[in-house]
Amino acid sequence: MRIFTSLLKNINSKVEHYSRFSPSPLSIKQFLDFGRDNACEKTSFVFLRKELPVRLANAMKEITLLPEGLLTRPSVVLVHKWYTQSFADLLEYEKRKPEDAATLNDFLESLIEIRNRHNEVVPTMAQGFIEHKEKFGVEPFISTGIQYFLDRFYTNRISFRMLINQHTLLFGNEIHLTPPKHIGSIDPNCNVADVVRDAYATAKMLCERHYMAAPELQVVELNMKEPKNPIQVVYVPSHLFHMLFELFKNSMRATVELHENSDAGLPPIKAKVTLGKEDLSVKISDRGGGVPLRKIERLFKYMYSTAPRPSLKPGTVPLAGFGYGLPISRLYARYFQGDLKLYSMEGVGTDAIIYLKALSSESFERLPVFNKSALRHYKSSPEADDWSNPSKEPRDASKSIYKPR
Ligand code: P4A
Repeated sequence: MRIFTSLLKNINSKVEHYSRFSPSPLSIKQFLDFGRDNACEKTSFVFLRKELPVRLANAMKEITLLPEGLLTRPSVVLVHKWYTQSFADLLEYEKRKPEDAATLNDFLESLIEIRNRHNEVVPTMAQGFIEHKEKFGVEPFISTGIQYFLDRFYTNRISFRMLINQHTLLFGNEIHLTPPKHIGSIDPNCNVADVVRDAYATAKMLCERHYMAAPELQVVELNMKEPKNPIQVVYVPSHLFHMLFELFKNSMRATVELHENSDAGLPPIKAKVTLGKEDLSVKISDRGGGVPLRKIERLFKYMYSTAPRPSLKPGTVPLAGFGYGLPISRLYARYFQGDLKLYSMEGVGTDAIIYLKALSSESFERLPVFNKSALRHYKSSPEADDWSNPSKEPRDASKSIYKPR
C-alpha cells in the first residue's frame, strides 16, 4: 500500500511537471511532410514520448478543477483513472533508448492499448454529467462551466488521438487500413464532394430505415481558384465525414418530419462546395422548417444533449438529435482552424456551413492550454448579469423612467 501511495505521488509530481509545458500544435502540412519523406519512427517516438504526456497532463489538471460534485461521480473518477494509467504507461518511455528496436515496438503497442482504453471517454463523461444533472438540476454555472470544460477536454482528446493515429498508421502494421495515397489519416487529395456524397449516402440509409423515406441530394461545386478542377484539400477525411454525416442527419430529420404528409414530396437537400483563396466552405441547405434563433445555441450545448436517451421502439434506430453530434462536429472543424455555423430561417429551413482552411500550411491544431487564463474560467462565475432580461414588468416600476400607467 505504501509503495502504491508513493508511486501515485510520483505520478502526481510528473503531472505537475508535464502540465507546465504548453502543447506544440502541428499543422496538417507538418503532419504530411513528416509522414511523406520516409518518415523516421525514432523521431516520431522522441517527439511523442514528451508531447503525449504534455497533452495528457494538461487535460488531467483541468479535470481536477471540476466542481466537487462532478469530480466524485464514479464515471468521472473512472475517466480520470484511464488518464492516469495512460500517463503512467507513457512515463515508462522517459528512460528507454530510441536505438533499441524493442523500444519502438513496445511504444507502438502501448499507443494502441492507450487508444483502446480511451475509446469510451465521451459516453462515460456524458454519464457523469447526466447523473449530476439528475441530482442537482441545471445550474447556470455548471452548464457554462461544463461547456467550457468539455469543449477543451474533447479537443484535447481529438488531438491526442490524431497523434496516436499518425504514429500507428505510419509505423504499425495497420498499413492495410489506409488507402495507399493517404499519409496516416490524412488524404493529400481529399475530394470534398466525394466525402459529401459518402456522408449523405450513409445518413440516407439510416433515414430510410427510420422514416421509410429520405430527401434527395444536389451537389454544386464552385472552385474560384481553378474553375475547371474538382475541389480538393489536404485533410483528415474521417473528420470531414463525421461533421457532414451529423449535418445530413439533422437536415433529413427536419425535412422528413416537416414534409412527411405533403403531396409535393420531400424538398431536396442542397450541398454547395466552394474554394476561395483562404477558405474551403461546404454549405448544407435544407427546407426542413428551421429553428428559431433563440434555440440555435442550444444545439451546440452538451447540457441540452445529455438527456437520457428516449426509449426507442424495438427495431428502430435513432436518427439525429441525441448525443453530442453538433458540439463535437464543431470541435472537429475548429481543431484545424475552421468552424461550423448554423444559419436558420424559422419556418423555412437551415443552412449549415463548414469552414475549412484551404491551405494545409495554415491549418494548425487549435489546442487548449492549461494556464492562468484557463484557471480563471473555473474560478469566476461565468455570466455577469449585465444585460437586460426581457420581462413584462420593469424591475422596479417606481424607478423606471417609463411611468406605470
Ligand atoms: N429544423 N431545422 C433543424 C432542426 C429542425 C436543423 C433540427 C427542427 C433540430 C434538432 C435536431 C435536428 C434537427 C437542420 C439542420 C441542422 C440543424 C438543425 O444542421 O435542418 O436534433 C437536435
